[in-house]
Amino acid sequence: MKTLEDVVTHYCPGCGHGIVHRLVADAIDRLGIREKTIGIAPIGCSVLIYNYLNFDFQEVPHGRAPAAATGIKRAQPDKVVFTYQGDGDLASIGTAEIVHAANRGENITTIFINNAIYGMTGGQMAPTTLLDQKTTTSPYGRNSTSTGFPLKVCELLSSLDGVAYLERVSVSSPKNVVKAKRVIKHAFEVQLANKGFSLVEVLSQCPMNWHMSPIDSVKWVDDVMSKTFPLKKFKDTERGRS
Ligand SMILES: Cc1ncc(C[n+]2csc(CCOP(=O)(O)OP(=O)(O)O)c2C)c(N)n1
Ligand code: SF4
Repeated sequence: MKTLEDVVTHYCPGCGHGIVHRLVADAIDRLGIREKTIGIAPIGCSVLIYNYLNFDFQEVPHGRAPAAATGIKRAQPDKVVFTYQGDGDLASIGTAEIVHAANRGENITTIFINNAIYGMTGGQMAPTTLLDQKTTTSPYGRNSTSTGFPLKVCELLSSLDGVAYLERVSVSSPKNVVKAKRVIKHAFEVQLANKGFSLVEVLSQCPMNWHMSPIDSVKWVDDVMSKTFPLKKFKDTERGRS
């Protein structure tokens, strides 16, 4: 692989981030777009993604990735521009940025890693934390009365006309990884076809902060997490941008 660097990552054993990095690298290699791709790195555990993928990156802290991607893509429309964001980054700190970039139909792609928790900072509750899920800030389980309900990003964005492609996948089994690979490549194809905003949500395991073994964590994605966040295609429009 040209795009994936041959280095050891800092991720915990069983973490989904490394798998998704590989799928992004594979899509970029297959599409032959490495020389014209610009990634936007987030906060969170994937903050060092630029050490693992071999193309240009811009580091954009604290949820502002879609706004920065907008500027880069508008200045250089011939480039392929994508953001890679966790749920704390995208669905909490940067909620406004993702909603408005999607609504404007920016011709960018977002790879959204939903692990239902703040990974990097020690396992606090995220907007995507499931009801009754225990975290360091919800030790008795998430309670909807005080902290609301899990935020469903694909469902939320699916009403926006600027969105061209939205799909939720997981990396919990070889079969799901193969599907996720196809979906991530398709999201880049949507951008290459100038159709507008595309987002792939990936349900991704965080064994470290879920306090589970890697095997139990993939089972939890399948048996529990995907009940709240069903795997499905939400939108795939044929319409180009006008
Ligand atoms: C405005 C702001 N609030 C909180 C933080 C602290 N912070 C840095 S990384 C992070 C967690 C990010 O979690 P997520 O985006 O879900 O990524 P993960 O580590 O799970 O991959 C937080 C809360 C911050 N840097 N800025
Ligand atoms: S804390 Fe969770 S998301 Fe972060 S590297 Fe470890 S397993 Fe992955």
